[in-house]
Amino acid sequence: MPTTHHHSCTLCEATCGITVTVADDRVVGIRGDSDDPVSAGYICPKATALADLHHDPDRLRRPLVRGGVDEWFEVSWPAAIELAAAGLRDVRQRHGKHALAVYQGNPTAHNLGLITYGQPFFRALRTPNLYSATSADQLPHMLAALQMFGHQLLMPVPDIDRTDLFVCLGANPAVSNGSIMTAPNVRSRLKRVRRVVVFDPRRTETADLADEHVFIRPGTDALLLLSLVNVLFTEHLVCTGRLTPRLTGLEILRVACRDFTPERTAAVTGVDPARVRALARELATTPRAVVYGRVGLCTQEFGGLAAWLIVVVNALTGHLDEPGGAMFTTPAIDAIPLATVTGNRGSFDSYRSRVRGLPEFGGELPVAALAEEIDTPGEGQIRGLITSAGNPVLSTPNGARLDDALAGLDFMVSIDPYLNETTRHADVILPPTAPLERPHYELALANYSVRNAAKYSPSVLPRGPEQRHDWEIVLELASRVLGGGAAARLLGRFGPEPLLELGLRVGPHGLRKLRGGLSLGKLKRRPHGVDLGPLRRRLPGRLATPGKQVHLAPRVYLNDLPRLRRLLARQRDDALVLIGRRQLRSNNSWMHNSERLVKGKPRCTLLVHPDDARERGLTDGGSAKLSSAKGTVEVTVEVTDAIMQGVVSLPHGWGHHRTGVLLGVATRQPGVSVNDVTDEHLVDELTGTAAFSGVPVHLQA
Ligand SMILES: Nc1nc2c(c(=O)[nH]1)N[C@H]1C(S)=C(S)[C@@H](COP(=O)(O)OP(=O)(O)OC[C@H]3O[C@@H](n4cnc5c(=O)[nH]c(N)nc54)[C@H](O)[C@@H]3O)O[C@H]1N2
Ligand SMILES: Nc1nc2c(c(=O)[nH]1)N[C@H]1C(S)=C(S)[C@@H](COP(=O)(O)OP(=O)(O)OC[C@H]3O[C@@H](n4cnc5c(=O)[nH]c(N)nc54)[C@H](O)[C@@H]3O)O[C@H]1N2
Ligand code: SF4
Ligand SMILES: [Mo]
Repeated sequence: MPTTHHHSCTLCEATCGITVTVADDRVVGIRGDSDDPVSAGYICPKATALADLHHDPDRLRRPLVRGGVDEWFEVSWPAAIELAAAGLRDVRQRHGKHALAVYQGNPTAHNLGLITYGQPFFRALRTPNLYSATSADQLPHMLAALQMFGHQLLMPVPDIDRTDLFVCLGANPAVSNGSIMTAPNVRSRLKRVRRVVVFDPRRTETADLADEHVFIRPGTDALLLLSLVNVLFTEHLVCTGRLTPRLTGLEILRVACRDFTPERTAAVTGVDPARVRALARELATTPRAVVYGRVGLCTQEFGGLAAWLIVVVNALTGHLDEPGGAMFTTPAIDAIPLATVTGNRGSFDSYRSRVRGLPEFGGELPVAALAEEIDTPGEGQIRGLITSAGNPVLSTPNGARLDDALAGLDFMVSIDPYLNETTRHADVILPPTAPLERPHYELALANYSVRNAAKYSPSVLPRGPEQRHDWEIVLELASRVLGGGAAARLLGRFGPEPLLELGLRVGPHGLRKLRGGLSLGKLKRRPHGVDLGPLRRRLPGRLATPGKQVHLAPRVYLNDLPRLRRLLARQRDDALVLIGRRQLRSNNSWMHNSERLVKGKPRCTLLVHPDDARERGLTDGGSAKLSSAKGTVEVTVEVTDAIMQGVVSLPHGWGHHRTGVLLGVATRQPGVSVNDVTDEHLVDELTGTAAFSGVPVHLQA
């Protein structure tokens, strides 16, 4: 008899509700759950691939231990954990705590066990060498949250369902389904917005839905935004509304933006000054409007400034913490008050990386520094590494250098369900259960949802007798590396659930309402999830700054403006610049082993403007050499006027040709890795965030 189960798809931030049909321990169907309060039945094609992930014969179900080059043995869990722990202890004993590094990847964000147990373990290792995908992603938004609102997690979310003007920079939500904006079925949400304006070097799927698309030169958003600020001041359009008494730094801003008129920045951004002026007026006069920026805005040379200026523009036009503007959530489990009370608001630049001096953020170093910290000899060199839910060989700038560096480590452990481009370097691979084999609560992304909601899902399928959850793996490792076996045994009896219960009870929808409030039991009785209403005004209460103020002009940004001013004077050579793109049937680097997602025409193509193609004798479908200061890859060219002249685009996450991986489907359709061409030295100097956008490249037939 088939059974049906309710769960969430955890592949991207939308976390759509799914209904899974199971017969004889096989997933026979996955559809959208029409009763999910946020996704209301929507899913994208990736959700059905969760079945492929579940049944994938290549997915590891038992630990692997390296025998020799590309030689692996399946061993029991106790043996694998002991080997892993012994290797890690050995690195720490011989070379010190700093010699052990950790890299945490993107799926951590959706993984209850890794957030509740992985984070504390990795932090308890007390190494400065913590790395994650954050510094290849949203770090600039987190820095703005810390500097302006006093807590690194206080990132506002566009209230997309109630806005009349949605201005989108460096994001393609029609494909990504939203980021720091959990908004399933973003396409239909966007279609309901009266006016959508997109600034992007590519005419994207989102641009196709928009009322207006404007090409912008990669890496120049900060200039565009500062020009908007300039117009707001010079044309007396600033209107800060009810937050006015809470805002500091307005006069400093007025001075800081003085020389950045749209007429001056146009030559660099490529955006017509008249359009900038018109947009400033429109933002100021539309009661419900919001400016939103994401990955393309963050992962560029001026990502830090750009993310700051997004908040500034929203604040100056009265759209911060107002319906239809940039708002804060009221999540059922709210980490922010707790972290604030314990003094853990976040940190920036409290130490620097050894080799290049890149700044710390939130207790981590920028991942652009990871390879050099491994391959540069000397006091403080990294000798051992744990990777957890990450594939940095494909996902970090100059992944090829990291690939080589990993081969030189003394010891490496990977907590990962696949033998892939990164984990092939490990000495021990510890594979956790898959998403359908474990309970789920969306602890992190619920903080960034366009609608407040809470949902708990039990596991859909039983795990095999030999399988372990991520939290069990890290807990075991922790007790073997750091000691504390008794505590680990106690925690091991409970897992993450008591933490959920506690979080819900003390959260804004729990205790205060006493008996009517949320509890884990209540969520278990509501398998589709509980709707907690639209976003509501949260300021000043939610601010974590002393005195509950919003700082519009923090010094770190003002100090970075001279660098932006130099961009105005920079001579443009005729090199092309490279940007990335995401694709609906792709999920960063790790879902290419699903036949249904990769079938059809190869998608890892380089988009080239017709003029640029003609100049270089390139034809549609032909191949070309794409090279940068760091590497060369051979690409298939796709000629299209959807890309700005002077810019080329290659998706990331591909490049499954490396030997020694166990990815039967992915290796048949390998593509190339854009991060074999990106440059670990090209970073936003303020934050250390990788600059994937705007890499100078050459293209040859
Ligand atoms: N050029 C370029 N590079 C980019 C980007 C870009 O736009 N352009 N985007 C960047 C961004 S935004 C991100 S977030 C990063 C992503 O980069 P990463 O986080 O490094 O890599 P992913 O491709 O998400 O790989 C996830 C890994 O986790 C494993 N995994 C999946 N689920 C689980 C689980 O539940 N537990 C464990 N333990 N492991 C699991 C998978 O097998 C895979 O090895 O890439 C960044 N890199
Ligand atoms: N299908 C699918 N969905 C995903 C993912 C996936 O891999 N596949 N990954 C998930 C992850 S980890 C994340 S972080 C989110 C990211 O979510 P988004 O940020 O919405 O995703 P991208 O498609 O990378 O959008 C970045 C856009 O920035 C543009 N761009 C590049 N450089 C610049 C620039 O300098 N200025 C401006 N204005 N635009 C620029 C690019 O052309 C691109 O359209 O998506 C998530 N959702
Ligand atoms: S948009 Fe697609 S991949 Fe993302 S959560 Fe929804 S179904 Fe899953
Ligand atoms: Mo990401």
